[in-house]
Amino acid sequence: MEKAWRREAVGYQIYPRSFQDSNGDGIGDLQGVIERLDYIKDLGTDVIWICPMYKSPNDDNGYDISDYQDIMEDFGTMEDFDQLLEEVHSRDMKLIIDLVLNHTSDEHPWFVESASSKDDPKRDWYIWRDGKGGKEPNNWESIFGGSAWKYDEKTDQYFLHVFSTKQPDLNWENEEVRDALYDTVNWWLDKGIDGFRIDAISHIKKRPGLPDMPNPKKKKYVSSFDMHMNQKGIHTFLQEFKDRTYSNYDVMTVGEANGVKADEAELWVGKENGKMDMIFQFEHLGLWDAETNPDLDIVELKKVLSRWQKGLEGNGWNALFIENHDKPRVVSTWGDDKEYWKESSTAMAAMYFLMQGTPFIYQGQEIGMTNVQFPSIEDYDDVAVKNLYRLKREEGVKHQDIMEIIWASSRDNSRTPMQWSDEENSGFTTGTPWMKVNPNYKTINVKAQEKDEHSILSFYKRMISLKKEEDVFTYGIYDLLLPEDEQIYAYTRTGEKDKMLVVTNLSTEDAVCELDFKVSSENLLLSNHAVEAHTPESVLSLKPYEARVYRVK
Ligand code: TEU
Ligand code: CA
Repeated sequence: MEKAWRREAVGYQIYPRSFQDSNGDGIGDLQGVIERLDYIKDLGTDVIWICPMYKSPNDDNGYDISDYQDIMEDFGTMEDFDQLLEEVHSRDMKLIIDLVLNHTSDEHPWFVESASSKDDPKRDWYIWRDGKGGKEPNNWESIFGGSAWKYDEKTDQYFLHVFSTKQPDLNWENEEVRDALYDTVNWWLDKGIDGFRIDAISHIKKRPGLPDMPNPKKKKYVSSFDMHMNQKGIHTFLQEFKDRTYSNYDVMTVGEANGVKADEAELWVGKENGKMDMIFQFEHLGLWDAETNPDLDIVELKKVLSRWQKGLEGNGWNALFIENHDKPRVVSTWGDDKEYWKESSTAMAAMYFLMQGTPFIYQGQEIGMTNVQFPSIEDYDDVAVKNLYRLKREEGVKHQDIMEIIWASSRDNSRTPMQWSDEENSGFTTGTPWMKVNPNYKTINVKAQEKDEHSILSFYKRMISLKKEEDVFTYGIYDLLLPEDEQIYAYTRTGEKDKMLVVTNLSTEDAVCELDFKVSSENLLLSNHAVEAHTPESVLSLKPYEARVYRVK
């Protein structure tokens, strides 16, 4: 199959700022990534997704790009990037880069020009509007808090920013904008990169007329996803984007498609009408919320993930993930990072990783890195966290109460430096790290786990090599078992010759799994607990967070 590599790959996501510092300035960089390529290769992963490494003033850690064709100084130079690409390829791996096309930095020359005057030829490259009665043009709230509009004194108009004030949205309705973006994308394709993770792509189309959100609670600003996420007409843009850029290249394309539902998947990733290989959907992560829904609902999780598995069966492809740089650590949210740290990390891993799709691992997930609780807001970096803190303080919420929210939900939970060893600053840097290392690095680190065959890292390695050895984990049909069970997530993968069972207890209690077929311990392929030898059995007793994978036939 032509696209086989994209389907058989295992992805590893790097957040370069926090991965490995090579020169002691406390900031991860491209040479640091190069130093760690053998580690990534040894893990068994073969496609690297690197978060933005372009020139950027770093308001949102590189997701605010000021030059699409240059490298952030903190990270190195274009020569370093070229070397990285070469070194990735020489290890028989692939490199996909993060394309941020919904917005630029306000320091991008396009925006500087656009802001210079109302008559500037690039004025219409961004979304400028007059105020309404001395206020913003509408009541939309930014995803990062506050109004989605920023006032510009010089030209007495507001510009739209769905994300931070330093991330003005590009006006995709303007053909010149699209042409300019396609040029930069083609420039990277010609450089020989292997594909893209396409940032915030479901936000490029805005509701025509930019109407106010309904506001029954009379709030100052209203969450406005309904107006700028997955809007009607977006597929015209997506089709053109594909046709004009990557359609003739053998590259992997993964859209970050918040708001897309399984029943629309055909338009995004379907055989006939799909625009990209796969998408990151967020329905499953949306089930967990630090404030409103702190406990994982396993029955709901099964419903959502199975809907995607079945919805795309034979017609499209899933990107599988449970962590990224925008979400707290999964062992601290869905799992239990205290009593069952190792068990829950590995059970969550087996649960999602062996479904149909291309799995991605986020740096540190493979060693069970956890959330962090820094005492001061000064220890935090994320623009969304800073906004949240400021806005909540303005509302009169107490410091401690805000910190509780941040500890549970902040994106910085997953952005602390990678924990390589128990040396000072976890082997991430010899200098002062740009963000503090999670104090638990003395016990949770790569070095300790490399030596330990029972570690989370060793489990990941075994799981990855199992997936690579057995085609059925890539291509086999997914079928959910025990949909109503409140503790167990179990499913089979069925191919022409093989059938496999993945069974995980995702709870802190013992569980009994009753199957309508039998499995025996001689066909046990993977487990995170010692399993006593057993003859063919249809009833399995599982310890808390126990995970097993059997060959059924
Ligand atoms: O995130 C875009 C985005 O829409 C997320 O806020 C998403 O909706 C959320 O995680 C789902 O719960 C991307 C990047 O991943 C993020 O780091 C950037 O800050 C953002 O775009 C702006 O570029
Ligand atoms: Ca550095």
